[in-house]
Amino acid sequence: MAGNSLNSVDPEIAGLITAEERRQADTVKLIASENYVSRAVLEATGTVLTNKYSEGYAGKRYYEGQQVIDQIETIAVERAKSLFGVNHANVQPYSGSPANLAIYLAFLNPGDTVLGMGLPFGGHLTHGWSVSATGKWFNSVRYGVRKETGRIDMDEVRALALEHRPKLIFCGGTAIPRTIDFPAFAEIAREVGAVLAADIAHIAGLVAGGAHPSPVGHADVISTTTHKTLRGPRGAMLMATSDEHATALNKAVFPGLQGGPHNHTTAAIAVALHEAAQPDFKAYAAQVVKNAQALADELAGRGFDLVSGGTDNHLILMDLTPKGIGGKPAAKALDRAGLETNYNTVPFDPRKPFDPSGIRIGTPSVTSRGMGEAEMRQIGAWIDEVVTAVAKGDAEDVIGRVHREVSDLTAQFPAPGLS
Ligand code: DSN
Repeated sequence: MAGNSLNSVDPEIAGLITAEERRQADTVKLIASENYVSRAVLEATGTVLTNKYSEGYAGKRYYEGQQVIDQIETIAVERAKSLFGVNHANVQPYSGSPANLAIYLAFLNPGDTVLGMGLPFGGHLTHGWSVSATGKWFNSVRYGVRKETGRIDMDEVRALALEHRPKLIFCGGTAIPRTIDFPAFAEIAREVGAVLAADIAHIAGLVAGGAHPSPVGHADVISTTTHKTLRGPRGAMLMATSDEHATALNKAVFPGLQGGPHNHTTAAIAVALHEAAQPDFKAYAAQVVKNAQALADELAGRGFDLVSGGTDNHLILMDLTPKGIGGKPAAKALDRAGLETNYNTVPFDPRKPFDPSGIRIGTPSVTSRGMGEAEMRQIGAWIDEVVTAVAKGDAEDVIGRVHREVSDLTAQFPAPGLS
C-alpha cells in the first residue's frame, strides 16, 4: 500500500483530481484571486516535507530532525525579505485569515478598535467585518468608497480615525480595482498612533513585479497570501521592517495561533519567491495590468458599469444592475460558457452578499497562460454576449456556442503546471 500510486490506492479521488485538472485547462479562469502555479511549485507541495513537525522557528524548534527544514524555511524567509525589501518575514501563516488574525493578536487586546474597509466596499472579512471573529471580538469601524467615484474616501478614513482612535488600521482588500495610497494611510495611522497593516494579498505579485507601489516604508506590517498574483502555493506571509513589530508577529503566529508550519507549503513558497524574482515576472506583472485594462475598456465600451470606471490593477468589479440581471445568475451562466468568475457585492449594494448585484473579474490566470490584450477583447465580447442573452432569458444557444469558442482559445494557451 505504502508505495502505491494514488491511481491504484484511491481511483475515485485520483479521477476527480484529473477531472479538476481538465476543468482548469478548459476554462477561462477569471477569478481575481486565483492563478496557475508552475510545475516546480506543484512538485514542492507534493513532497515528504508534509511528514515533518517543526513548531518554532529555524534554530529554535521543539522537535528534533530539523536539519533540512531549517534550511528550507531560512531560504524562504531570505527570499521574501529580498523580493519585497523588508527586514523581517514570517512564512508560516497557514493562509490569509490566520495571518491577519496574528496581526490582531500581536497588537490588540479584545475590545480594542480596528479600522478597516467594509466588506461590501472591497475589504476582507478579517478587516473587522461583523460575521468574522475580528468583528465580534474587536470594536470595528469601517470605511468605504465615495459614491460618485467608487474610490476609497481618504477624508472619511481620516475622520473615522480621528473620531475612534483605532489601535490598528487595515488597508488593502479583495475587490479594490484602484491603486492603494499607502503613504496617505500611513500619514493617518501616524496621526492617531495606530499600527498600519497593509493586506496586499491580491496585489503581492504586482508589488513584487513593480506594477503596483510597495507598502514598504509606509505600512508597519504587511500581510499577504502567496497564491494570488504572487503565483505560489496556498499559504501566507507576514512582513515587517522593525524588530519590535517582527517579534510581536512571530510570537503571535507561533505559539499564539498556530502549531507546526506546513513545511511542504514553505518549500513551495520559496520556489514561488524565486520565480517572482526573475526578470520575466516583471513582464508578467505588467501584462496582468495591461490585460485588465484592455478587458475593462472592452466591457465599458459595451455598456458595462465598472466600479470606479476601470482598473489600475488586476481586477474589475462590475455592477450588472443596468444590464437587468443580478451577479449570481450572470456568474452561473458565464461558468456554463467556460468563463469562470465570482458574483460579488458592489459598493452601496442593495442586494445581499449571496445574491449581489455584481461580478468580479481578474486577469492573473489568463495572463499566466500567455494571453494578451487581443484575447481580453474577445473575452469581453463573450461576457457581453452571455450576460445579454441571460438577461433576455434566452441563453442556451449562446452559452453553447461561446463554450465551444472558449475551448478553442484555451487549447491554444496551455496553462502552466497542468499536464
Ligand atoms: N477569498 C479571497 C478572494 O477571493 O479575494 C480573499 O480571501
